[in-house]
Amino acid sequence: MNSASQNLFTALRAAFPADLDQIAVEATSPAGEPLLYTWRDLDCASARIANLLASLQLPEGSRIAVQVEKSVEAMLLYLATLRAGYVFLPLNTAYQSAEIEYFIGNAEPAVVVCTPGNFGWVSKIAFTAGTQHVFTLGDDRSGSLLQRAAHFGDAHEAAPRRADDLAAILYTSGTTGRSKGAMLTHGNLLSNALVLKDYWGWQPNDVLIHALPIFHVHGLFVAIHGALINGSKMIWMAKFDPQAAIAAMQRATVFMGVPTLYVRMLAEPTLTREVARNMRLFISGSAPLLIETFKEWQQRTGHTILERYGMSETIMLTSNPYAADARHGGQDERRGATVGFALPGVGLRVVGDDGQLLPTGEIGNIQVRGPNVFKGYWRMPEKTAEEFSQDGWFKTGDVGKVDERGYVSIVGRSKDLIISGGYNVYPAEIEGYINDMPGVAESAVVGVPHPDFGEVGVAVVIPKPGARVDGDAVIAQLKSQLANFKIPKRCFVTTELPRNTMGKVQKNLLRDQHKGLFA
Ligand code: MLC
Ligand code: AMP
Repeated sequence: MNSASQNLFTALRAAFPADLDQIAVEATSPAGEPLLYTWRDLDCASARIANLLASLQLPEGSRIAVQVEKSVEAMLLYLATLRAGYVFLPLNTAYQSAEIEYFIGNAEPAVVVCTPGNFGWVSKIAFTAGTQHVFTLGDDRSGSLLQRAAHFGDAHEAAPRRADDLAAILYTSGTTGRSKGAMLTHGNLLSNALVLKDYWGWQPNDVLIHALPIFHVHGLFVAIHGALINGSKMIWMAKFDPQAAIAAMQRATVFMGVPTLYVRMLAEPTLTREVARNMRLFISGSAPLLIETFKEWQQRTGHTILERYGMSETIMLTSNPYAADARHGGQDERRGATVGFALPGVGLRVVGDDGQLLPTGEIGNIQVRGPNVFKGYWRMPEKTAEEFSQDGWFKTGDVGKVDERGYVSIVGRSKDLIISGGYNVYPAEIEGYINDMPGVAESAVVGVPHPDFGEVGVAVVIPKPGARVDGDAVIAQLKSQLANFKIPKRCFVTTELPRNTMGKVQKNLLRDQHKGLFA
């Protein structure tokens, strides 16, 4: 391959159908009007934005930080960033000013794109951090980005990039300290997209229901790359609505969701075998899929959900088989409560706390390696080094086992992490905010089971001697500081936290105590 062909955009563009006037994306405007985009529209509009970015003469490797509502234009901005050879940095729309200030301060993006409504506070943060260009993009095609891009031509030769060059930075929180930016390369993203194209049996005539947010691995990479690299159409939903997703199944073949989406669709009486008849594949990931959900889906629709496992640092790692996997004797089925096999090219091993390889079937720490594994954390060489074993395997922080057939099961996490509706919430971050509140001596945040989100946070707060702390006030204050999905759903004020003889808070006891709260 020459260097130009390793730009991920070039590979995606090469998979567009020959007839560029076919529909590539069916979307709906915020006002409810149908919006159709042809493959030519995707090509020309991403070229205009890429030309705009190129005209800014940004230094090589510049980050383009984006916090906008989901829209097809937001996807085009992603494609344009790849095409122009810059580094895409997506930010969850739920993040508030303190969170955005940290990301922008840490990543030092050359360009920031935000919603027209947030321009005031976001641009202030960006200009203070040295960002030179702040554009706006609304979900109704409003804003300065498209206005400026309209003056540019609709052809753009993708910037040559090596497989090792950065394509995106995804921030993931840490168990201690601040968020870390996982650096993903063109090679990481392309290799994973090609493996999944094959493994999930994608066909050009597939139609994907895209109902996930596009600021994380699942919606941004797995879903968008999956459709584009197969020249497959997307039915684009700006927000997940279970009834609309079910109705779309009659015109679609592939659906990807976090478990909460499946739980919400199962609650709809319109979900039937008949409505799902045209579908080829339902994929779940980002959080554990309960075996009850897996079975209920099978009964209601006749389809077996394919569960897979991944992370921001590695994109996809394992998957249940679409078709029988010849590497395993060709007799595999999609098994509930497992995340399937290590994907082709991915090495996966289970080690004890001492780093020794464990025998088949034993529970331990999951480590991985492969062309999909990220390049490291942005400007954090020590953290990067800590997260790799001496012989170069990435420590996922997930705890699991591999059976004799090769099926991987995740049974827990060594990282103190709550996964709520597919979003990661790090208790240490929330505890830090609570501990800074007046009158608070200390706090602990734990995850408890929740019927809709799978797991949600619950806070336990200890006031300083003589101080009065109100649980609802703690929650109200957190809501003014942090993304909404991180807010604990309940807050208890009590006199002490359970500790072991070493003085460490026994979070397992707190989890046990509160596990029935939302049952
Ligand atoms: C929303 N809320 C949540 C929440 N989402 N609470 C806990 N966990 C969540 N995930 C709360 C809000 O705080 C708000 O509370 C109320 O629900 C309504 O907010 P909303 O925004 O209207 O919610 P809704 O649209 O219903 O969103 C739920 C959801 C969304 C499940 C559709 O969370 C979602 O899209 N999740 C998908 C996340 C995802 O794509 N993960 C992939 C990560 S990649 P209040 O109190 O303010 O009213 C990854 C790697 C891999 O993990 O392997 O894929
Ligand atoms: P993120 O850092 O947001 O990419 O989240 C990655 C984490 O999500 C992984 O380390 C796992 O803990 C979790 N995860 C992803 N897919 C699954 C799955 N199918 N089952 C259980 N956990 C999962």
